[in-house]
Amino acid sequence: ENGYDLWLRYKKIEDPTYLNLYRKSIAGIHINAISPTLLVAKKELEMGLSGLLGAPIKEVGAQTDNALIAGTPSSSPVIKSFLEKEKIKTGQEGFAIYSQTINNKKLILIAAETDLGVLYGVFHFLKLLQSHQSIQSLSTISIPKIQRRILNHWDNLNRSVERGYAGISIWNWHTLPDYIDKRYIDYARANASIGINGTVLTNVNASSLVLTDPYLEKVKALADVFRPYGIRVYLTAKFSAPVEIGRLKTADPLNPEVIEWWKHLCDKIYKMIPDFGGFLIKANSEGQPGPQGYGRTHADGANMFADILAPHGGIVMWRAFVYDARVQRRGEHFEEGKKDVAGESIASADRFKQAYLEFKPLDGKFKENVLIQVKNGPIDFQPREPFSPLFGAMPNTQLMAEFQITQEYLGQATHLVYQAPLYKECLDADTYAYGRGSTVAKITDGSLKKHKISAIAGVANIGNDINWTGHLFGQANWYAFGRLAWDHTLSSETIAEEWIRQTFGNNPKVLQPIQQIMMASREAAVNYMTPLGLHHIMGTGHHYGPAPWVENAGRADWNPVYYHKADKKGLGFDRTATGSDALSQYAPEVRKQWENMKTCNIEYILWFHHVPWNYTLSTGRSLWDELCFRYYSGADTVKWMQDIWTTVKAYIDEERYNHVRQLLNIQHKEAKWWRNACLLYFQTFSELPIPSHYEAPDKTLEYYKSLRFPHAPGINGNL
Ligand code: BDP
Repeated sequence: ENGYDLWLRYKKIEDPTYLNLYRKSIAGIHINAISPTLLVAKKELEMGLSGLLGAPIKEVGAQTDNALIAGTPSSSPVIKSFLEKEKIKTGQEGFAIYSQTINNKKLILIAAETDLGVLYGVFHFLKLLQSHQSIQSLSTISIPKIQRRILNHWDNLNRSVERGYAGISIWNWHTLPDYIDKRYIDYARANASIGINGTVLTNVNASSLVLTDPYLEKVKALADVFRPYGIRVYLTAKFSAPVEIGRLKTADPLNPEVIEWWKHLCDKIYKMIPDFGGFLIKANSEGQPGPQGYGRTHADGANMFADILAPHGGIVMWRAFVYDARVQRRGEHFEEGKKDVAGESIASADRFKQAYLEFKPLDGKFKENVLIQVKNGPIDFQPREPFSPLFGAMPNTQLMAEFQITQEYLGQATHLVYQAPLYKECLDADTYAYGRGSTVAKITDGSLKKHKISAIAGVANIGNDINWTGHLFGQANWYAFGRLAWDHTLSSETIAEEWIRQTFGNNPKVLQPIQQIMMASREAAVNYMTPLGLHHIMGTGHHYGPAPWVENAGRADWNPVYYHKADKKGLGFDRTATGSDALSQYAPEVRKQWENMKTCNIEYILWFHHVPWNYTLSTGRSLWDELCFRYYSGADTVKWMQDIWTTVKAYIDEERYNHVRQLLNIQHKEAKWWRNACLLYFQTFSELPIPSHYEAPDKTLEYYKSLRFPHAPGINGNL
């Protein structure tokens, strides 16, 4: 097995008890496929059941004993009367799966008010079989908590993928629109199976070219493929497109010609793609053009698009990942008395604070169909970040959380890091913004502030590698994102279990060890890369491997030394009132806990404090000893993961076993590299010994500093 089939393998059920039970309970299927979506639902059910039950599944009449009936009130009278009788409401996308006895016939019903709900129900039902669940007395209703569940592809038109580690882009722009790769369909199936209903096809560092006619034809071809699966297409809009491809002199969002240009473009798009989702926009960030270039605000820019998209039902996802406007000039970041461009004292400048400073004043100024897309943490998808303070700061604005599925900072495609615990940590975090229980999840799903539109985004880890994600376990992160977008109350363990059962089978000798590996993996990565709240200490540009020593990057806040602030006294960034005071951006309850070194969670301590080397932490160890302990235990956990992995050898296929085994070897090597390089470097400040019971680093700091990676993957345009 090469992993191409993802979690939709549909292999014949090996356990004879389950196989017989399922065969007896499903005599055949009955779906009146009156729409493209019901047709793909039927096909999936046929393919799934035929595979799982080991024989072609029959089509039967709705009055057959043990029939499986799937449909909507308009496609099936049985479903219609069932939903009416039980007064079940499934909404736009939900479904109900029930065992029923009607006219003395035992039936399984997959019922929904919409065709898409039926498709989601079909995938859910197949999962029950794939994971050996009982289908005897079913009564499940499932409705997504977030409306727009979206993948963001950072894919360029030349097929390179920014921060992509799984080959090149699956979008073959060259052969589109005429050639429909089977991958596009399998991509849609996979996403629909986990409830993802939107995809932004292009990189946030956008090219205007995608908005030209030939490319829109290609986009339309993809939208046509995805439509039956309930997946809407979105694009990134480059703010300067009116100048670049429209030959206008300006892209000022208040200029009538500019507005007219975008309006004309959108009319055209909606003629071709009536369910086009809208635009994702990165503006005035990392060199991208934006409204500030014309003296306008983010709200002016976003609202221009919003007004144009509103009549079509489209939305604007405007990113809050900004840190340009108040940039401190290099070397000036902590000099007393200086002011930065926005007039903020340099001493208090901190990249952590910038998104909040730019966006909070605009709260309430955005149109209803604008969502501000906020990265989970304040800096940039680090192995561990506290939640972004923006989540609690904009009550009158629809916010959506953005997670990174691709492992830019988590070992890229060579490390096994299961990210559900990372996503959950943010989603479950309490902002206290509107009283206790104001979690990021409730802000994102819109339930707390009763916003009309809700959305969530994950930066995809998908490429054209045979197994889609480079590392087979990258698939689990794609899966987990989709499942949490559907229902953020699911636990990481549950999601891991679902994925393992579908991906590797139901043998407890496989399930338990793999689940243990997955559940330990994220904390291990934090420990061997950035323990105790260290952040942004990776190599410049490619972000591969450790480089805490870097101090010569083009901007102060691109340098690791800016973030860890190691000196003879200690380590960490003081973000309390005596430092940058970023903590003041949080609600008092959060701030109070984190501003005190004693009560601050040890996981975040170096995010908020400059901690003396000999300071005793809550574990009873000094900072230096704890740092050594975490770095070593992180690398040791990978060793343990390797050992556990060997125990599944007898129970899974050789191909996937060896794939993961080899990658775990690389991960262990790299974990030790991170550990050794970081400890040797920080030791030059602490001047304390690495406790002698640990294996001493086998290379010098100079050696680690001398490593170069000119061809590391994932940098914009380097493929
Ligand atoms: C950073 C990436 C960069 C992205 C940027 C973004 O290094 O490639 O363009 O985020 O999110 O993590 O816009």
